[in-house]
Amino acid sequence: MAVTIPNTPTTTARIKVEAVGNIFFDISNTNFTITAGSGCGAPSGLTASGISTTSATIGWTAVSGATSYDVDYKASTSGTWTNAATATTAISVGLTGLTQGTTYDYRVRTNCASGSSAYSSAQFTTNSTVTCGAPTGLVSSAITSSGATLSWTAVSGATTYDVNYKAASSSTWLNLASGISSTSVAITGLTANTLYDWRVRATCTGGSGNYTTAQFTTLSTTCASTLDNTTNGTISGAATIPFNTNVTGLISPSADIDHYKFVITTGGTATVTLTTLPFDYDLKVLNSSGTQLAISQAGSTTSETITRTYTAGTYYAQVYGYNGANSATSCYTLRVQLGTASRGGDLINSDVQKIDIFPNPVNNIVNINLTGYTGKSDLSLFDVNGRIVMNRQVSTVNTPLDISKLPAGVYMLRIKNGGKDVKMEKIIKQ
Ligand SMILES: [Ca+2]
Ligand SMILES: [Ca+2]
Repeated sequence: MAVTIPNTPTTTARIKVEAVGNIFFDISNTNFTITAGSGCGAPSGLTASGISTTSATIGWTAVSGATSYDVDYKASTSGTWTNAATATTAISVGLTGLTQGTTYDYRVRTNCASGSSAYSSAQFTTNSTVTCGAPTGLVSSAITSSGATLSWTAVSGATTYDVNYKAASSSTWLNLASGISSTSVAITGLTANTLYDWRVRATCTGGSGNYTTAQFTTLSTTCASTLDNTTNGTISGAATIPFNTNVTGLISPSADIDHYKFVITTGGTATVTLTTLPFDYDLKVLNSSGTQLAISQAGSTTSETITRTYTAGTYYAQVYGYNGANSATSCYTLRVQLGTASRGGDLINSDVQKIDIFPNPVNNIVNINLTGYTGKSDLSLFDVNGRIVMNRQVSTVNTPLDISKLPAGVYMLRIKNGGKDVKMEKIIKQ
């Protein structure tokens, strides 16, 4: 009969022969040697690669002395192994026909001349075809002249996000962050006063979803509007400015002269004001060929105002520093306010003396412009009961009168010049 010797190396092995249930036995009286057998090791280095939604490849490290391998697999929730390969001499097996988004167990054992090893086992999960939704709730916050914080609402099932950005004028997206798990990211190093696009997409186990795009504009590092451009030193480079809108600009350096174009389509009155002056700046109105039509040159930081009647045509407002006045940080405010057409009834005494009161009705500031008058003027405002609610003595011919604190209603404005009444006007405060 054949006897299988255990794989236990020794130089003092002996054989004992004994009958079953019998107390008599015999032992050989000569030692013999058992040398180490080759054994049959279980496979190691199990890997699952090339995982798709329905397939994967199982691999393992070759075992010394192996003649072949057996491979089984099953869904981890199943109790039944499916045979993938029996006695294969390869060290990898492809699995197909799998279910997407499912965790599988697999096991491999070694077959040797002496028999089979124990199984080694591991797991893998197939990919899911479920892709991410597009992010929502995009917010650009903490915007500065050079950066911002970008955030969005978490996408269900998302593991990571990719964020791109670009200047809106560019067609090339730049990578800001990829594979981040956070739902916000800071962006820095941007150009001031520039419109930027940014987009974010989510990545889930099944792949990436669609991008969602948003925009923001970095803050300006200067108080000056873009209308105070690099070419407005002459009328030919002047930008056209909107009416009834504050336009900010800088006189810097000292030789800086700014021009702004405005086009009157229907003749009538308009007032150009120059306010928030850091130093003594002056104001001119030029015609389409650059010839001066009017000038306002009050002293110090007093605001400048030019009110006149315009025929339809192109005009320019010119702003400049008196005697080299300039500021690189503090902006002036220019405004072209359209009035109404000149009314003959406004004219007092002669064609050259004229009083313009506008706007009327008024919310906050009523402008009182005395053309052709000299010296001090007294402005008195009466309520409907005839009580004086405001009184000003002014030395300039153009006066902005702030009545924003007065209650709404009807008032009478009396203007005296040189001690004589020159105008009574009903003012409606809104
Ligand atoms: Ca300028
Ligand atoms: Ca001035």
